[in-house]
Amino acid sequence: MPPITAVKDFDLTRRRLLGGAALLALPIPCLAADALALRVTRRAMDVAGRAAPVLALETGASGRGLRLAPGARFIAVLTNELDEPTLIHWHGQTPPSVQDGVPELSQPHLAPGATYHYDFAARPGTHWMHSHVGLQEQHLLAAPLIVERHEDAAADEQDIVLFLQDFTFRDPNEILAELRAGGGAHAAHAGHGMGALNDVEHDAHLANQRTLDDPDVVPVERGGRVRLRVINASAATNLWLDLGMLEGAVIAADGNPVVPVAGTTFPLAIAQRLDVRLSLPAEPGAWPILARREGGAERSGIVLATAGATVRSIAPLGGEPGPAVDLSLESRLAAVEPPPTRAADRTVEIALTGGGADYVWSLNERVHGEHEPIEVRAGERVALRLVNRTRMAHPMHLHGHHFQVVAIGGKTLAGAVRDTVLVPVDGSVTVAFDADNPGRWALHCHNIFHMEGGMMTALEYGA
Ligand SMILES: [Cu+2]
Repeated sequence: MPPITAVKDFDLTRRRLLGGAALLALPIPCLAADALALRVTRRAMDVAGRAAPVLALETGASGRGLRLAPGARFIAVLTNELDEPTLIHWHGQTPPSVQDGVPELSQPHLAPGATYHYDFAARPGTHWMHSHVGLQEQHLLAAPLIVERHEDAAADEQDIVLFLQDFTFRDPNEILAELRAGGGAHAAHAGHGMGALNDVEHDAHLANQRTLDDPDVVPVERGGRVRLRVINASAATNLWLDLGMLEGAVIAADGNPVVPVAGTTFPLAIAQRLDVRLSLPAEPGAWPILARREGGAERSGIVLATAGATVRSIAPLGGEPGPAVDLSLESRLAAVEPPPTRAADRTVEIALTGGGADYVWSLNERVHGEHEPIEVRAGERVALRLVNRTRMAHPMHLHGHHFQVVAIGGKTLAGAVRDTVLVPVDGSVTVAFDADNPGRWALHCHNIFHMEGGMMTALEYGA
């Protein structure tokens, strides 16, 4: 079995990793042979000069996030060091249902002091892992989970992870209570033609857990090639990726290769990932890579800099507020490895509903807990038609499967294969997947306040 390597920190590039051969040989702290030791714990960090107690998923030596070698299995022992229950979902992975990390649906909560073992074939690509319990993800209980492909290792390019999060000093449960009482940004921003954006205000936006006034500066080489793995790990913020002076091409969506789409700005809904290939100029320099909040001036980012380049500071607030994140990119994406062409055996329509003054969100008018599981049969090609009847866009995530985007509104396409798709206001999106992973799977909005507000159902089928 190929070795599993834990990166020291998720902002380490592969080149830096390879540069330190000793790192590759690091023994993984383990209870079982080959097992990664993952710990859910608390830690103190500094956000914009202020101490912030947050949750953390520690993965080994000294770092956050995982990078698995091509062909590796995901073998881990997860320990809960908190004084409250937790559970981690491996977003983008397609493990057996009982290892998927959704409380009660796949496995019980992980009690304080308890451990769970995980062992499944790792799906290649840019993925992540996060708590699926309450609003713990808003307390930063999330980290990158990168699984390399054999061809990545052969490519002569620097591999850089850009992990984007929103942050609040407040107790997110208080924010949810306010939203339920009819207050907050949800009410304040409603009523525009495009619907409401950003119903939660954050104190900071983070890139690799730093604010833009003290950014992660990543050393790069002049004229080098970069594979930028961008992960929108925000709890409630859709983003625009802005490459600034650089031109790039999207080459993967949610870890799955797509036919390259060139550009300088790309929309990235909550929980989605984009791999972007960059060719750096031959001259020395420093190039900020920014993530802008939709409809706002807030931004985060990292800086790619050649040796000795001057890195100018960038204000965390600035620039023209961008438009709503939309399907302009989605409609142009095409899978490189699409599933075999096949008519759907079953079409299931799901209406995205709710979002009134009580902040109750639902699917087919039913909140999670009162939902009727979607019934399919193993082996079927299933089309899910997601129709938005609310005044906000929703990034919808299906667990245990990757689907292909096959229609946007009435327009059919052979779009990206992915696991999260944005369903815009007044819009509908149809995705298709093969029911090839029996079990009990969540389908939900990945805005965690909407999910906690009830916007979750389940897909269940036996072998
Ligand atoms: Cu939503």
